[in-house]
Amino acid sequence: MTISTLQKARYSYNPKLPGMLRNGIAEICVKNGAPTESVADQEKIKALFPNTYGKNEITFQKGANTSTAKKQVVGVILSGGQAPGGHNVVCGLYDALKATDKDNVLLGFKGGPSGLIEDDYIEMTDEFIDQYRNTGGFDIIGSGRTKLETVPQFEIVTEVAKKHGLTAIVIIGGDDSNTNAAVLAEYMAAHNTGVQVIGCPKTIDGDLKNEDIETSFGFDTATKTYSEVIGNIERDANSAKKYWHFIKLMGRSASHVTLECALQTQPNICLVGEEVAAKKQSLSEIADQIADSVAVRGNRGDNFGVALIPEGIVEFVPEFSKLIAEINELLAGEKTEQFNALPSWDDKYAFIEKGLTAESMAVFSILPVGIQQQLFLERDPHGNVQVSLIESEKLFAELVKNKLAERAAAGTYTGKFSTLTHFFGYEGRCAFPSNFDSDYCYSLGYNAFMLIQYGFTGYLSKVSNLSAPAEEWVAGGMPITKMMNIERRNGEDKPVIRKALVELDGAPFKYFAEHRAKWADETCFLYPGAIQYYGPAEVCDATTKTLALEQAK
Ligand code: FBP
Repeated sequence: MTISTLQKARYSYNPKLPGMLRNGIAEICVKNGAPTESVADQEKIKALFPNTYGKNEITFQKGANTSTAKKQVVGVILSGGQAPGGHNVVCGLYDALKATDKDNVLLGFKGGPSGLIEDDYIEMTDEFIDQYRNTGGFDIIGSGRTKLETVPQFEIVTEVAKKHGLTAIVIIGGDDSNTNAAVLAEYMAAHNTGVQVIGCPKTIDGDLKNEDIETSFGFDTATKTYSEVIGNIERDANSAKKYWHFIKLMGRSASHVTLECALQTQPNICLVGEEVAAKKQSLSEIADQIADSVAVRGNRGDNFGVALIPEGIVEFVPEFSKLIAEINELLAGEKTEQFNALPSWDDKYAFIEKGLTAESMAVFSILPVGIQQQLFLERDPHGNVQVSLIESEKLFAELVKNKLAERAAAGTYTGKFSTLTHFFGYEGRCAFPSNFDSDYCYSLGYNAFMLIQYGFTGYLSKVSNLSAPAEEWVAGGMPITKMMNIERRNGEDKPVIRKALVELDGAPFKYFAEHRAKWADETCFLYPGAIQYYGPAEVCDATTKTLALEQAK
């Protein structure tokens, strides 16, 4: 395999473990914490997880290893979207497993949860693992979005586990995958299979976060990667002084990624979906808010700027959600065929006008034609609008243009408005992990094995105190059921890990809210530059602004 110079250099990077895990396997013991209960709906969650509910929080500490020696055969899967550092979780798991007993075995099931069901796997060896140390991507075994949640699937997994003599399964995934890890752990315990299940918190979206999990891995690298490019664009905008850049950023639902990038780059505008929902803002109001900044700047000759838009924004706009619900209804069942048979867009438009309420039609009519057509033509397998495909960066660029035309006609705007649009998502999901993610992920994997070795199941690998140097990080485990509550999903009450949205009274949003008026009017851009891997710790090991603000004493 040909490799880049950086890749070669990264192979020899030694990820930093929390101090308590640094003295060798023989010197790691368990410190029991308090028994846990779920964040809400305690009785219901307890009834659903009789074998795994209420267990103690634990941390590891320096002391004689008292775990029972037994041969471990561990299966690992990567689940969902790629996130930088996933390879290091596998490497940390492998190293701890082999350091405990070189006869222990790690099987990587390929292509996500489906690999476990199809029994498609590879046995990890030193040579194999060494090619992936401190590198981005999930290509070590691939990933997938199959959900592991039904009893027939669990029965197959039990058979596969029996065939290989699996003692444990590690699921590296987001909130849904870890919810499923908890359900699988309960199933395995209830059926006395002897298979433990451990989860690891992954997602660039940063929405798997709670009082126990300070951040999901990948968020640090992805946001630094996007921020580097946003900073470059800001500098270009400030050099050419002729474009407004509308940049959409990944984050399926929550706006953590966009907010973090704003804290790193200080753009003129940053939309936060959770605020839009709280204020029940309309598309027109949001466009006016952006147009205010464009006008103030343009009227004094600064015809440039940068606006950040979270991927999930439109779903937070109440009138837009209503419109989507009506469109889904309008095209339910065989009505889709009826609609598709209409010969021209004009005929289709007339059909839409007849079917939507006046309120939703008012929203629909202000959308650019490309987006109007997209809403009706590109549907998911269930026939629903694919909201995540909506090009909201183009939508807002167009809506703002219309607002400025009105202002120009009224004589309140004299600037020029040229836009460029961008979408950053896949560019950051497989970046070389930052030192933070390299260290954090390796620690999560190493720690996951210690949880297995000490017999825990239904736990999430937990490494905390993350804004301190790695030496002071705290490694341990948290029963996944502690993070669960009951939510309505697809018409059913389900036990799930609550998705963490941006908190409007949290420190990161408050900092942004205090500064945004200045950023909107003036040019306060920050140019963070590329992630640095070698050099002073304050440059190379810095965490995200989000984490630093959340943990500021
Ligand atoms: P996970 O929640 O699985 O980590 O995925 C996050 C994400 O990158 C979102 O930001 C994005 O909306 C989605 O995955 C895109 O995934 P896909 O390419 O599978 O559509």
